[in-house]
Amino acid sequence: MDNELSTQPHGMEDVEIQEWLESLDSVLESSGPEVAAEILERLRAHATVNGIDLPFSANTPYANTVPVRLQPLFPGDQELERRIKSLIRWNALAMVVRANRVEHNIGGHISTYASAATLYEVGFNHFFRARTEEFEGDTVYFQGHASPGIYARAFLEGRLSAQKLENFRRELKPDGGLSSYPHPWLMPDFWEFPTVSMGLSPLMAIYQARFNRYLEDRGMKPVTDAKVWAFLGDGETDEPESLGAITLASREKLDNLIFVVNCNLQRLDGPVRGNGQIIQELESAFRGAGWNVIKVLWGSEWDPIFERDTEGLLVKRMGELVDGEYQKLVVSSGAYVREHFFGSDPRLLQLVDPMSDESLRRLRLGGHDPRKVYAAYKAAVEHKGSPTVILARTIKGYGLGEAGEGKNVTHQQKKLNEDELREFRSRFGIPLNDEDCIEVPFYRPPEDSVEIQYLRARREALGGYVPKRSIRAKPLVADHDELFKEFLEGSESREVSTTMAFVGMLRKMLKDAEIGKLIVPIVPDEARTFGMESLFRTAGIYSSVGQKYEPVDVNTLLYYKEAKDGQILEEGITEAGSMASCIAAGTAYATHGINAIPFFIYYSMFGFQRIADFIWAAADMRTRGFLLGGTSGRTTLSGEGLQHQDGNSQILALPVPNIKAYDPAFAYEIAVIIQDGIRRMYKDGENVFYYITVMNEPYAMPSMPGNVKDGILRGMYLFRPATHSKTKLRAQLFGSGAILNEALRAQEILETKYGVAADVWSVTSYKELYNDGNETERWNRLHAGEKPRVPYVSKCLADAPGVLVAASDYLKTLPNMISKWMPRRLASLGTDGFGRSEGRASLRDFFEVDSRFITLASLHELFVDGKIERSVLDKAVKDLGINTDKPNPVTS
Ligand SMILES: Cc1ncc(C[n+]2csc(CCOP(=O)(O)OP(=O)(O)O)c2C)c(N)n1
Ligand SMILES: [Mg+2]
Repeated sequence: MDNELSTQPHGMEDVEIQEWLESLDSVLESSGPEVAAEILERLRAHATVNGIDLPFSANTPYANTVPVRLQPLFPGDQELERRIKSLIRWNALAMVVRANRVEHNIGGHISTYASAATLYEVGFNHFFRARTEEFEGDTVYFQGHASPGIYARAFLEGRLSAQKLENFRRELKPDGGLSSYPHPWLMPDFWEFPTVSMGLSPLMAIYQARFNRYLEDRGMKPVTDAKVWAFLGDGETDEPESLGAITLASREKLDNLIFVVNCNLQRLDGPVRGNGQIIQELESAFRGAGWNVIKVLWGSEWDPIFERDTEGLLVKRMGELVDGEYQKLVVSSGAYVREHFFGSDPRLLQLVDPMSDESLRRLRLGGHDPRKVYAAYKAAVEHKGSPTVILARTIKGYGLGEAGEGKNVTHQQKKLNEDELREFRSRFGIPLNDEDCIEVPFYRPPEDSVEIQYLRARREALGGYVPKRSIRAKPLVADHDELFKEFLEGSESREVSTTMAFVGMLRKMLKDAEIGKLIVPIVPDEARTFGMESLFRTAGIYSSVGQKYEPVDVNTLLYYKEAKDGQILEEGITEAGSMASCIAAGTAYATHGINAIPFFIYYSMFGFQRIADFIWAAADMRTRGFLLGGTSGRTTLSGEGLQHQDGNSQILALPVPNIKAYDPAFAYEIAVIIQDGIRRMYKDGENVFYYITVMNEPYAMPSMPGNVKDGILRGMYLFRPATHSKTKLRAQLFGSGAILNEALRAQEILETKYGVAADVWSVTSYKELYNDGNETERWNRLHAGEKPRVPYVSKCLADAPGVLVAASDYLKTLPNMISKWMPRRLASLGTDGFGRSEGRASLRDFFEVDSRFITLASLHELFVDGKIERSVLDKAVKDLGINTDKPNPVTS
């Protein structure tokens, strides 16, 4: 830290240092600060070359970054804005207190907004521009726990009724309520971005800002000065996602991005850095990463003290305190501040000698002073060439007094006693008498009051209300039958994997007249794995600076082509970042009125397993588009072993309500799913998105056997019926993904070797079948008097004879989920357990999902049913070469 300005360098004469300073001063005077800076930079380089170990610090002193002399005039009516803010404070508090009076423990947060009110109000009154017909608008990520304040403002704006506020956290009330936090799923006309899972919104905001540039560079939207604002907590910055992508933002020179970190020095349990300084820590991280850092630490009341301090003692002292001490100071009396803060040096005491204890207590922090906040925001929006982070010092629970201001318990504070309510009322000048105020009523001044008129006028000047979510993209019109037609034909004898088939479709989609431009291929450094490198040249890899070098493979057909209008987002090794791009693209229909269609393809094991919370947020945001889990299937991906082989993701997709999860086996299935997906999402405007696993095992792709589109989409269809259906021994085999081929091989073995006639079903989506079965059951339960409905699975299998055996490359629980709607017992084969580095055949033997095990399971079921003799079973075990003592893959 920079507190050692006055320390005398070892062994150096005063006069010598004076000479150096004087010559710098003279350069400053004669040639200006740029030349002086250049000289210092050259000196630094010279010193390093000569072995001088210069200490590195990315910190500036513990002071405001915008000096008083550069502070702009505050353009608003400060007193009026304070009154409006006070009303919002009151209503935000009232929402939480009232909600918890009605239902104990319903929760809610007072202290987060209390600390951030000025940060938001300056934004609302002077900076956040709404989305209009003419202008795309600024994008604001609100800190999730500050939601009561955002609702309270919308109440004053006349956008939310008192009834809605009354039902905060009681969304199921007949007249509706308000969701606890920002959730577009629950309040689709209001919230745009879910922010409450900490760390997601900073990362999403970075990729949103980058995606905005991508759209501009590709000529899909006009170049504007729209900003992305992300408000976060200081505690939130501990989440790795919060800071994990900050170098992308500076590398991409995202000066359309502004982070505002509400540095109240506290998180839920206590101080963020009791023994350190979170602000200085964040400053050095962001500055080190190339961001423009603006610190807003001290309010205007401090300015005259700083001015009196010609020796820099105050800044030095401020840099000495750890946050735990600061937290104590803000809740202490003026006398305590005098003794413990200024009392460390008689010269400091002298500085505040003319001031009363009361005025010392009232020294405001920067984040509570609109003038300082305005200055910082203005500097941020005007800054060019890099993203900006504003580190604003505030007090958690500001204004709550004894009820929690600056206290460690404040985050959870939801109740105030009568005295505390009265005090809060008086402090913020709410026009309620002693009696009324303890009822904590919502208070909105009359429509023609100066407060409401001012607030409305400010928003009008900024284009309308924020936050507000609306869908501005027009639905697509084409049916795309032509586009997908060729994929319904088979590949003849040519062996391709479903991944290759998908890439073929992507290539064709990119050329389509309607959707070609809208496609956004996203890949985290895995394009070659998926055979997508051919797209590098044709579609180009997006780079905001084009390609400054001649690629090493320029002479090859498929060279690595980066271009300013490149279409592919090659994100590097970041599934989280890629998902954030996917979210930005998949919500562009709302944020930009553009039907961008993301296809995010990644190593399937690093999807749901690694970034499930982002996928959850995507679902909440009504993201559209396709996630493709590449190289999936525990036994289909050979060689890679335990970490890569995915037998999980189809299970992990289950909890996300609006994601459709498919495990297709053939190219035509994928074509049907994607074509229908585009229709549902971009023509019919359904709020679903898709997860499709694609595999890397090559085999001949059959053509679509008749019109099975409906079955593909609903989750299962009969792919290949048995040839001798009159046979006594019957079986129904269910296969998905590449494992369908094992079921087809088992069908042959069963028929030729054991006289069992088996039908083979392709199960494209257990999740669809599961949802359908549950919904049918539910409907029947709620409509007992009516003709019962029949689950799709039951309908399919109504006349299907014989034993039932399912096999997939995922956990056994997947088929088991739907077994209750089957006519008989189901034997399930799956890949529970850790993967192994091995070849495909050995893996399928190890996990017991190959054609031999499907055959054995079928025969065993027939044996249990008394349809075949034990001797047939024993012989089969031998003939199939099955080791009955083999280890259990689940436990080995
Ligand atoms: C990923 C995640 N983990 C934990 C929580 C629970 N949580 C909610 S608020 C909070 C503390 C927030 O502190 P800070 O970020 O400093 O925000 P402040 O309220 O102080 O502005 C925690 C731990 C969460 N919402 N998300
Ligand atoms: Mg905090």
